[in-house]
Amino acid sequence: SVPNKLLTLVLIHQNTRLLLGMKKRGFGVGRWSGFGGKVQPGETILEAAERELLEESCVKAPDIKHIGRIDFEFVGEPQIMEVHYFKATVFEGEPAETEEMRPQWFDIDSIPYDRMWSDYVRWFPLMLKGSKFKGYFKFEGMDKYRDYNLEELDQS
Ligand code: 6U4
Ligand code: NA
Ligand code: NA
Repeated sequence: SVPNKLLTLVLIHQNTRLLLGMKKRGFGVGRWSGFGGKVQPGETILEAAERELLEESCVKAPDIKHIGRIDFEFVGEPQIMEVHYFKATVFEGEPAETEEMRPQWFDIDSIPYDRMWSDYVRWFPLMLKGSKFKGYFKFEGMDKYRDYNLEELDQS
């Protein structure tokens, strides 16, 4: 069997606001998302999360915490995408646009779910209330998932 593809995703959440980035190229282009990417050989998942956050948003987050994991299957593709989620409440530097992402603050009452991956509406509320989570989604194409499960773990 094929080893999972390891990916990271970082959310910066401060009280009633949340930083998202508009993906400008590649996988997920045109969607608002957290900041992240592929874990590279020789780095830990946490190191990858910190590196991708800096590369894509220009900020550093000293209190980054692992909050979840979701495995994504795409029908017809043998490789599972294993995404590790992290949350930070403080950051250093100023969010700035990069080649890959355009950052923007959103009020937590106006998250643009209609312009995000369709699984976001499921796990985002858990992230916002401070829970940890573990899940699985089976996508058919880029827009719809066929099956999923999502488990809320302890408060983080
Ligand atoms: P390049 O373009 O090689 O620099 P890289 O930044 O390493 O790529 P990228 O952008 O392909 O990786 O990573 C995809 C990002 O999108 C990861 O952070 C995971 C995230 N992602 C993709 N689909 C997702 C989904 N359905 N739900 C989710 N995160 C998703 O929560
Ligand atoms: Na990325
Ligand atoms: Na990247």
